[in-house]
Amino acid sequence: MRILTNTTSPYARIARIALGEKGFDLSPTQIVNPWADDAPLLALNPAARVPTLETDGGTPLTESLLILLWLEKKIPEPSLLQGPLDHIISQAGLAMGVIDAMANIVTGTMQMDPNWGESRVGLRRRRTIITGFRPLEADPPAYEGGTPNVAVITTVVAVDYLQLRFGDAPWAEKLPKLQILREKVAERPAFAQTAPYIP
Ligand SMILES: N[C@@H](CCC(=O)N[C@@H](CS)C(=O)NCC(=O)O)C(=O)O
Repeated sequence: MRILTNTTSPYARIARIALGEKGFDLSPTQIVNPWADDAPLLALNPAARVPTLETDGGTPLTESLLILLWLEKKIPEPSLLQGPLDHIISQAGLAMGVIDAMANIVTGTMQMDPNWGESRVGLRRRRTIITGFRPLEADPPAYEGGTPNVAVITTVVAVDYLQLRFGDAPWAEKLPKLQILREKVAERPAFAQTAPYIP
């Protein structure tokens, strides 16, 4: 099995954390540039996006949360769905909404127009980042140690990505409770080994 990723993608990180928490070795990770249409990526995924995982049988799997779902079914323990199901899925949905909004702005400004973040759609995405983080900050995903669930994973990935891409944005609100959550899992190998960085 191998997973194709880059060093910044929050989606790829979610899949990689899920793999790590399920006990997979993260070292066979292959770094690709999805925007350069790297041949190995394009061969597996017509969308040329990360994460893309190739199973031992050669089947390509794509989409971060589908990879997590596949893992959960393949290797039920430790579960990434512990906790009150409706609540954790709702929280993970908030975090994914924020991640999508941040990724949209990054893509818009890097691939289309440096001022895209100030466009009508860009400002809607900014609003989503602010209002999507608020309920998570008010009621952070519960974490008392051990394997984190999907709400914790997606929320911490969102907070780290905010820091990476919008760390100095004047409009970004402080998230002290989510910072505490982030610190609680930061030393777990699956999180530490996938910490995002701009190469
Ligand atoms: N819905 C997908 C989104 C994946 C995605 O958009 N990945 C970005 C990197 S953050 C990418 O590869 N973009 C390249 C492109 O859109 O061409 C998932 O959850 O995996």
